[in-house]
Amino acid sequence: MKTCKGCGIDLQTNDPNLPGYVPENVYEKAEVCQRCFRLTHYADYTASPLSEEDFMDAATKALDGADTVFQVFDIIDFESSLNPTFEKLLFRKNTVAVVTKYDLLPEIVSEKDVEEWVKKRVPYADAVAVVSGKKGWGIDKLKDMRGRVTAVVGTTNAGKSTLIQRLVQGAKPTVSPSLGTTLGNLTFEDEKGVIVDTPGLKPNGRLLEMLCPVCSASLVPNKRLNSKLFQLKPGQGLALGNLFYLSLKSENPVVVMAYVPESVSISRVNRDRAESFLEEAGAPDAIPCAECKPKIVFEKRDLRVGDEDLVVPGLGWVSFRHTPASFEVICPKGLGLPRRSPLVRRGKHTTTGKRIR
Ligand SMILES: Nc1nc2c(ncn2[C@@H]2O[C@H](COP(=O)(O)OP(=O)(O)O)[C@@H](O)[C@H]2O)c(=O)[nH]1
Ligand SMILES: [Mg+2]
Ligand SMILES: [Zn+2]
Ligand SMILES: [Zn+2]
Repeated sequence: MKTCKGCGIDLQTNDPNLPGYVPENVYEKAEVCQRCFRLTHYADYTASPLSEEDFMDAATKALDGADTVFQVFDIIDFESSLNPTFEKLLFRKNTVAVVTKYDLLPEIVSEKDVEEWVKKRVPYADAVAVVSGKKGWGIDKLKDMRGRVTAVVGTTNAGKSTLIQRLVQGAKPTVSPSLGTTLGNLTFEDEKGVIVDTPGLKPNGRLLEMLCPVCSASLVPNKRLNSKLFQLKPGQGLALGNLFYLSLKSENPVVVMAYVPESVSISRVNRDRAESFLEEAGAPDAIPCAECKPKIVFEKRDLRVGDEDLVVPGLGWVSFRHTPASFEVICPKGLGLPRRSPLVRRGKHTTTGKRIR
């Protein structure tokens, strides 16, 4: 039995609709399955066939025999990368919190800022490494943190396979913005030791899981997050794409800074127009697309927030000043809206690179 070198699934020639398929005439020569080939060459995004249990089983297996764990955190969706159940299994392992996609943060946030912020959030980690798999930043230092056997774990799409391409020369696990690209554990070896790529873990309450593969892939950013600063008065609000809306209910004006991927618009929309705005068909490449739209059910929530970040997992986050204040939110049902201490610190808010305070 051959295994796909891109995603780790067993290759088969029987059913084109099942994972691991390769046409019979290319089986002998094939290194990767048809799905990996299409993901890589045609950006042909498909949903992952793995269940939540499959993901967890693979991650647990990878921990067996590993002396070191690289737990990968996507810095632009940090909360989705937290997993208290899985965390317990890391006890007794040398655990490095690898914070990746640092290249997407506003330039004003230093590596040190990120490191300190992360240390408080994952006190169980033995070390924190701030890197960019895409740019290759911080990789040499990370190489020195490898153990004899290192398991690379973390949420789907966090950037695990991208890191492995950097860590092991010649390793080419398939990378794509599609959720659940890696389907089985993949082992790589060099003079430093063994490193195991895993499919990852599926988070709850993330927007990416609620959308079609094309919409969810288009929310994965390629460049630094866009940010926009607003002052909101009562009844005024802002929308992120056509998926999230927030309006001020309390009396005193507040300052709001939104951070989003390049594919997501930030719009000023008054409360009386909010429902129609979220319903708007929008441009042909709008998110959600016509296929996703009917599947998304919106709900209203009342929130009281302080000077903190309100995370909209998959869309970015909004950061508040001059609070506490009360807001009404309209968002997809089931979306998690975690709060946290601000990632971009006070006095570092900028638009067009200008400090405002
Ligand atoms: N900007 C940026 N994108 C990244 C980085 N690492 C991964 N990505 C992108 O994130 C998506 C998921 O990456 P992948 O390595 O397949 O994630 P995995 O599911 O954890 O293995 C792909 O679109 C990558 O190009 C990074 O450091 N910076
Ligand atoms: Mg992967
Ligand atoms: Zn494959
Ligand atoms: Zn869609």
